[in-house]
Amino acid sequence: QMCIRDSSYIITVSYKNDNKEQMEMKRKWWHDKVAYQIYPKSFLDSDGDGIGDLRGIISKLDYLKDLGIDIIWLSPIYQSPFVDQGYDISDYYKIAEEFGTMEEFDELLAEAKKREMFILMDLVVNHCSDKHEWFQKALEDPEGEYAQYFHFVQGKDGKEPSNYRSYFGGSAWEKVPGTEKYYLHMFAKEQPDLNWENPKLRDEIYKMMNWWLDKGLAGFRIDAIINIKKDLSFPSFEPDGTDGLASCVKMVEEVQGVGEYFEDMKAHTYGKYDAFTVAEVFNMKQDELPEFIGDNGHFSTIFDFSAHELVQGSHGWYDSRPFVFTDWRDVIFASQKEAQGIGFKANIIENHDEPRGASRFLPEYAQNETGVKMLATTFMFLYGIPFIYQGQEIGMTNCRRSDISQYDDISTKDQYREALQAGCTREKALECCYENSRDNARTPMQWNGGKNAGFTSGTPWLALNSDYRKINVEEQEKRDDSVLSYYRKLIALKKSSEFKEVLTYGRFVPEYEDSDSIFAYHRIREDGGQNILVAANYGKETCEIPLKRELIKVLISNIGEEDVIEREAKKSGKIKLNSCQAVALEIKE
Ligand code: TEU
Repeated sequence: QMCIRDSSYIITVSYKNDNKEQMEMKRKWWHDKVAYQIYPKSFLDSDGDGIGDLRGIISKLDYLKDLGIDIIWLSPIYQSPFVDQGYDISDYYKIAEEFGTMEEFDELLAEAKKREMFILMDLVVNHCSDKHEWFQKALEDPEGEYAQYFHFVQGKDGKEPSNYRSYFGGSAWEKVPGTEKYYLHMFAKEQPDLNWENPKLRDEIYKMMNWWLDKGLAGFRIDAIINIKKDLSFPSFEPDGTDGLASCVKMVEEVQGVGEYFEDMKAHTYGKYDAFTVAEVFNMKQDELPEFIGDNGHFSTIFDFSAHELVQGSHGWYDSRPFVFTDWRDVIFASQKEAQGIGFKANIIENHDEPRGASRFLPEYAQNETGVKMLATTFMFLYGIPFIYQGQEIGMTNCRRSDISQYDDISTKDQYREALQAGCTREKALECCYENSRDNARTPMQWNGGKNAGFTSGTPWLALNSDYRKINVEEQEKRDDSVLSYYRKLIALKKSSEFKEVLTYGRFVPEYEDSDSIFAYHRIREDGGQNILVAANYGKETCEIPLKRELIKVLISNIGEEDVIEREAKKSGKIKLNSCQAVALEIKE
């Protein structure tokens, strides 16, 4: 069955670019690297307290090296009360004792360096913890200098200064005890927003960043950084919910000038170290991409969240939009086209805030190893730097819970409440959590099929996903056809001497955009000579795509043997793609 509605075939769109030099991006040391996000609390526990730790990470550096990983992003390991799992920092200069000691962190840095691997820390400076000494001192003296490190704002008519709803529900304002003032917290009330208008605060942050960079960090993943600029008049907005509040994002979207802070931070810190920075940016304004990731951009790169934003509901998880393959493919294509000639985006399938990609982006009939490998193929060869999230490389899936009490995440509990308040049944509200919860990504890493999946000898802080006996590293290391073995092959191909250039810098050109089941694109070398076609059949039926250009080689396939596929395709002049089959082909330029 021809899965291409018209007789379109492989064409190489001659990329019209009237500004050639725009295509000549400056090459950077991290461009050809593969990154991996570790969520330390759930990665590997070495001392039996049920919480992952640095010693556990050190013990798995060779596992990550064998996978082909170069850059490791550690979600926060600083001292924290863990209200938001470490994204509420109470001391920027201390390692949380739950994770280990500063000496163990220095050992991790040294061991990574030995393996030519790079460590990124998570920089969380839109807010700190309410247990941070700055905030404690501010509460002691709401008129003093430390109150200026935050947004302590006079209430209006005995009420909050504005009608902002925080990301985690409820007002984004909390009363300052003993005053008529409120402090702003866009996230939890235990995460007071820092006041970036205050040069003294900025200097404190820069000093801390340079202290970590001087220790040998390769850079930072930068948390919620678009939020640091506030409209100090704190205008209220049209309520967008039954609580009479409006999402605090509205203020973030309207306010101008956040770029000035980014440039100030870059000039005083990572810009001086040629450090790698990957920013978590939502709500970027139209046409600002070159300022963010261009050759002289605010950051080295930003995450591509286009696929994740596509399904987000307008009020919450309970009104998330259904997943539609062609919409998903098209937003990724649009994001890829937008980046061409500007800079690299950081491509993800999942992270610690998102559900597992194997459950979110694959139709029911593809929720198996073949489908997971197809998703991996589609993702790995996109233009930009790939960030793999812990457990993605073995195809970990969402974790079904029978009661909200089995969830830990502050956001999940809020979303469950919102769903009930919106009239959902308990079952529907729980289903929303199954489909969207951040805890899906935070269940302990599944190392083997033994007790607690080899994650801990104690009681895991968050219950395991019950599928760990089926999906785990040890079982997959023994199988050549496992997801893990396939990820290793994908990364090896991406980094191979023959294809590294085209798979790092080759122009992205979408293909078969009119198909309702094919996800296909080219990577084409600017200097000619190499054209790679990545094609995947997300449909249920087998289909064929015609080869109008000579097939040189089948580089990888998630189904069958590459040389058999190649022989048949050269004979027939077509590539047959089974349902859920993905291939990467070298074709004649
Ligand atoms: O997330 C910031 C953020 O904007 C997300 O919370 C996003 O808005 C939300 O997941 C809805 O899509 C960062 C961290 O990644 C997250 O884990 C923290 O909870 C948050 O900041 C506060 O530090």
